[in-house]
Amino acid sequence: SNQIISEMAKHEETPIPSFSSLEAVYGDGSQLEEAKLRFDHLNSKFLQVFGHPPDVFARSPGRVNLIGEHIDYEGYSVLPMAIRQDTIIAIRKNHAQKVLRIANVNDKYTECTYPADPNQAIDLKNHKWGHYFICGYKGFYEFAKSKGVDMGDAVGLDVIVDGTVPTGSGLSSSAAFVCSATIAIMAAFDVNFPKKEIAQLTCECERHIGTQSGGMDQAISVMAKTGFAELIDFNPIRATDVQLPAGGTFVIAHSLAESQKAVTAATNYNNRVVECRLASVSAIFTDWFCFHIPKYVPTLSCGEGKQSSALHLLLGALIGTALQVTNAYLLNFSSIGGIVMLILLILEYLFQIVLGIKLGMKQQDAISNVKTLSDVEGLCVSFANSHGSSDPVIAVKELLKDEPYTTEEIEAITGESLQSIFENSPSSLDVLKAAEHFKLHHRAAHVYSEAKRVHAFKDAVSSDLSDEDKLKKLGELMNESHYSCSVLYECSCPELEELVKICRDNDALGARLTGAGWGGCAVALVKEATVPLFILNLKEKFYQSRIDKGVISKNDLGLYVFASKPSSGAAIFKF
Ligand code: NG1
Ligand code: MG
Repeated sequence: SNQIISEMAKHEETPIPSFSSLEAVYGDGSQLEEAKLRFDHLNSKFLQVFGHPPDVFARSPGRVNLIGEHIDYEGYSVLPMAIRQDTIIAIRKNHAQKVLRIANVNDKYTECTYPADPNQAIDLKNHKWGHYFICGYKGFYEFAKSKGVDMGDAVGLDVIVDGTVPTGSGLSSSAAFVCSATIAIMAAFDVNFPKKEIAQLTCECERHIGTQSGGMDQAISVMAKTGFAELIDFNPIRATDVQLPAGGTFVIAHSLAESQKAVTAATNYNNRVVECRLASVSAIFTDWFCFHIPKYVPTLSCGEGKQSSALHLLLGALIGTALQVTNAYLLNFSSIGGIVMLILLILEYLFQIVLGIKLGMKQQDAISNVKTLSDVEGLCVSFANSHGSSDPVIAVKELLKDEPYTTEEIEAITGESLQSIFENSPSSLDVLKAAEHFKLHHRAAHVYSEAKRVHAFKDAVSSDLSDEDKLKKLGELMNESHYSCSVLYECSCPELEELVKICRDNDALGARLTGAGWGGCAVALVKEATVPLFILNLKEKFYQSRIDKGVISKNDLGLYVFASKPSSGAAIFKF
């Protein structure tokens, strides 16, 4: 039938599935064989390192984002799919030792030990791979406590990790690790929760590492389903299955530029999060907003000197009261009329003082209530509904000036110092320290247009178009998304530009960077029948020169360029 978006059970409400065999997750083909080897190896390595077999295993996959880049943290829906590469964790409670011992099957990652203390601070200045496990550990304890689970005294944990998601590649190795860690710990304590709660929890977990993660990666890693991409909504988290049109395949190709997000956060990822926040607070203090939505920013506080007008009003009222009292006294203080007039004036000014305080508070409220560009759109939409006005999102883009803003300019608009807006967020303060200026207009323009493209993508998938026309449309949207990421959001890099161009020159229907960018992978939509030729062309035109220069070895090519089908989400294994 033409039913493309399937109306399956709301899987975000169900707990993480638990299996006693690998087939349910890894199918029955070559992937199963590979998985068997990995689980066997994990088991024997566990025995060898810790002297016991593990209690339980958890796995969580990486993902490729098809469209909707850098908008999850602004509250907008995104459309990723899980890939087959995943992180598997073997775990066992260790009552004898109060430490967390975290080993890896890959010798490149040396064993990390941490105290078995859920309140420990993560040493962000000294980045270690094991920190991602501690993110899950801290987050899970906090969450379990809030759920009334009796966690007893902290116990030690023995852990071995096996990850196949390439790191720093925009395929979310970090979320695969954080999610599998959190779920493994959860399984070791023999509890389980609805997927949407785990998606929310793991998103918050990953913020312990210092990136202001939006939640897409954890949500898809936890909620993915074999054969479907997912439209992920936030607040609350929800996943809707999206069946991709037949005849198309997504090919993932690494630009070979590694993006070290945990290290470059202040100038890249977190910088954009902060810019979006500044774009939304600045937008609500533009004249358009003040004029149209006085509920949030009072009309009185607009126009000339709007930033401090609440304060001015207050001062004015105080001075006015004093003047009037003097006036009344000098004029006619002894007559009844004079006294009545005096009382009325005092009442009036008292009223203004109260009003002034209230207005001042509203201004503060506006800053603390409007956190994201989708909050701003929400205000616009509710205004447009009651007033039938033109597209306010366009107004926001028009009202934010094209040129970059300086700190001083933004402070003049909002009447609030940036330091105080971000006082509770150390990683944002790092951004302020590193930034020279803020490109509010460009960032907002990207976010609003990208959010629309996600819905256009989903609409095309479920439209009456032929599969071929659908694929064409999806490809166009991917190309537009890349342009916006590259030019407006500036999260591309020369290697990604070169790779995306080669993809398009070799008949991709569309190609774009995927994930945070600044390196990592591109994803291309390719006609299924031409995939082998397409990959061959990429090898020749992008990778060969890098093989010749020794950047990668020819044997590893399969790790850097591969076709991917939508794979399944997180799971627990007890054998
Ligand atoms: P990567 O860097 O690809 O794992 C990051 C964020 C996402 C999302 C994308 C950009 C984390 C864990 N992930 O993904 O939430 O904002 O960038 O769309 O920070
Ligand atoms: Mg990541």
